Amino acid sequence: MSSSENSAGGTTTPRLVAEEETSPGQLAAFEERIARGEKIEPGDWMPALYRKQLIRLIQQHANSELMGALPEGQWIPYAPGFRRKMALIAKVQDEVGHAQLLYRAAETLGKPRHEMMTELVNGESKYSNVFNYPCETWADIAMVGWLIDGAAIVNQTIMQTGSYGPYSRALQRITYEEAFHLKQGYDLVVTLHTGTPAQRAMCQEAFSRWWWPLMMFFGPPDRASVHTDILQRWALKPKTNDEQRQIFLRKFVPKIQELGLEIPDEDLRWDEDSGTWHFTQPDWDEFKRVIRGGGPLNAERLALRRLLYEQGSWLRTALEQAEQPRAAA
Ligand code: FAQ
Repeated sequence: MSSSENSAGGTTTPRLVAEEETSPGQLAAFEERIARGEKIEPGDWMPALYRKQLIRLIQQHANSELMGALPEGQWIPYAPGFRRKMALIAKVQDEVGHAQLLYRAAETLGKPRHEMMTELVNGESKYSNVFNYPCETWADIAMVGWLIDGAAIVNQTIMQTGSYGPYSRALQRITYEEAFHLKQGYDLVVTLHTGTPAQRAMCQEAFSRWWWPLMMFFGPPDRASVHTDILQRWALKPKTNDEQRQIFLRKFVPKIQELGLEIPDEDLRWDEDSGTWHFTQPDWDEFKRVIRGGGPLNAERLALRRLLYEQGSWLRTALEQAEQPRAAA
């Protein structure tokens, strides 16, 4: 199967080839299982394209959790006070744990972890656009905790109803933990927003910067999405990018307005007729640049991840050697 780059900055989905079936009716039986709401498990027959799409999806998600630990991790030494520091350390540990769970889920599909890590540190596989923007102040950490975790929860609550068992179960666990991250993020936002005038201004400034990357978090508009059709056919992405974005807006705009934060989109309004939020589209050219490696911090973040990976090589070697059968004395 071949793939090529498309205008959304992604790769075109290869055509489903029926000759992958090893016995007649295998694809139909597989699709009937999905229609009945059954989960597909690692040893089950699955079309090669289902496997390929899942690896892409889970690998990018795992990469995002691992890369997402970096901006918050770098703020640990500067967290204001002991309790905030402890909460942030625990959150960063959770994010790395989420990456472990997800890489494990991807491994069940036959892709070794070292291959996924090599692709990540070489810039050959994607991770979420949002982790290529700077966290300039402590208020950025509040925004990541409240709004990025909030967006991730919206996405994962939907994706956990998907058809692949190991991914679905990993997401249930991850979403449970992220619900707590959201609470600590909200607490930070409220503390800053109700604090001194300087804290309030810092909070608004960070919010305004995060708004547009957040609007890109759920991927390109449906008309430009590459993979939605095939992912929906096999119940891997139960709601489209635009549907997910609307769910996020429905949930969060009232909370943002209640707090009194100013949303930097003059055209944002609730449209009674369509029952949706009308908003200004973010700069999709910027999105394409960022996910192709040209964002403000892609190079810096990947260099740090590469360094950490190299520094951990002695431990991987030690673990591999411990697993080798001991030579007869
Ligand atoms: N960033 O055809 P579609 C988190 C790419 S976890 C970068 O619409 P699809 C936790 C897409 O891969 C955050 N690239 O794609 C946390 C494709 O490129 P490709 C991550 C993006 O897959 C919180 C191309 O654009 N979550 O935050 C993005 O049908 C706080 C065309 O797009 C997941 O990964 C993007 N935002 O739908 C950690 C959840 N959007 O592969 C620390 C699982 C799209 O052809 C702190 N993934 N692209 O080269 C999904 O739900 C889906 O992949 C979507 C995109 C909805 C993100």
